[in-house]
Amino acid sequence: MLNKIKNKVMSGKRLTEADALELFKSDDIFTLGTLASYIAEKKNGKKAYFIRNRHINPTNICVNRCKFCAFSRSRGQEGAFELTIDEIMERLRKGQGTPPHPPLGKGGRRGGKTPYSSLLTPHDFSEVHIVGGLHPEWPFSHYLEIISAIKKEFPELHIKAFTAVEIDYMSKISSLSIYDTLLTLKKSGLCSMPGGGAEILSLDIRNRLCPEKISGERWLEIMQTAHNAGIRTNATMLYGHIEDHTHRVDHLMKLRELQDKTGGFQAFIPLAYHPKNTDIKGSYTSGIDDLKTIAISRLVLDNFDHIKAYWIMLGEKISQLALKFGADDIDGTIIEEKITHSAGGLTGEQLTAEQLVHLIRKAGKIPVERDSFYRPIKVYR
Ligand code: V47
Ligand code: SF4
Repeated sequence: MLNKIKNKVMSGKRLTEADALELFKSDDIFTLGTLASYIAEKKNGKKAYFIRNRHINPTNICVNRCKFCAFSRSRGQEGAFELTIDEIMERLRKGQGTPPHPPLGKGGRRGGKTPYSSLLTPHDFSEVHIVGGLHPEWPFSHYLEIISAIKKEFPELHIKAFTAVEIDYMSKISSLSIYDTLLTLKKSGLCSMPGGGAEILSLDIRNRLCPEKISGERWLEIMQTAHNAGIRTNATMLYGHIEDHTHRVDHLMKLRELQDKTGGFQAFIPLAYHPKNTDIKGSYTSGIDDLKTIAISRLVLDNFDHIKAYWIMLGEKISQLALKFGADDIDGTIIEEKITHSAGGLTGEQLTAEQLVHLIRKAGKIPVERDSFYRPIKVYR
């Protein structure tokens, strides 16, 4: 049944919207996996990437309150938090969080009785990933101070920060254009941007999911401006809630079109919806849907170099399987994660580099520790 599409993939032809829909309708996940793996290997060989990174959420106070988001709070609401710059720096200096497994013993890199948290220093990660709510009172200068403080103390650390939604908000509160907002952040030390806030780009679903959020068109415009300003970004898609396959395909087509223009996206990350404590409720995604979505993304986004299977949302085992379904990246050590865990995340909050290497190796791939631009730091042969 998938023969026509298979021939197209094998001969390097671009898939159409109709092809992508047919792939979503198909139950033949083995053919999907084989085709997606073929493309992934053409692009990245047997390599599968991970990064030593650390997430920081400066605040969960947010004026948007998207219906799928269990992380955000209103000001004064129970569970609302805002980190001071000192608290952010403290996290970067020491690391936080509980280890998923005891520290490695003799012969391992981390051993003895030293508490795990005191061993996590910025030298243990090369990238900090910063995403937060739209705080009703923080001025633009506060975001700049966060970035500058990190850059000053840890000049080597790559700062991947702020979604297009946060950039739009900063541009409003600073009365600067999007371009100037981005350039000002870049001058303070911003190196690249995460792919969040894309959700589902089409209007009808977006209006039901997150009516206060910037439109899909605006999200794309901000990403285009970031790419023009020399800032590389990722792209995401939140799937498994109220959307159907046509919305997912429309989303992928829009990303592919922008990537044709700018080439500024590094990785695409399908984000599996988590339903707990959200306003729209619903259920967790299935493993089959997760794998199909990864594979179809790999096949449709022919101009993206990397497809990331975000282990925090997919779980360790499905993200490992995803490496056989077109993904070539599983994200990183993370250390502290709040967005998924507020919505019923089922994984731990961190994995060690050793655990990530093991996971990749058992999928028959070559683990490559990367930097934020996918340059290899260490290849684990
Ligand atoms: O934009 C919010 C999503 C995103 C839920 O670029 C939810 O490398 C599932 O963008 N269930 C933020 N997802 C996270 C993000 C990200 C994560 C990891 C790596 C990168 C990258 C980017 O989290 C939000 C939203 O789409 N989200 N609530 C939920 N209930
Ligand atoms: Fe705010 Fe982002 Fe959560 Fe929406 S997804 S409520 S913008 S933190």
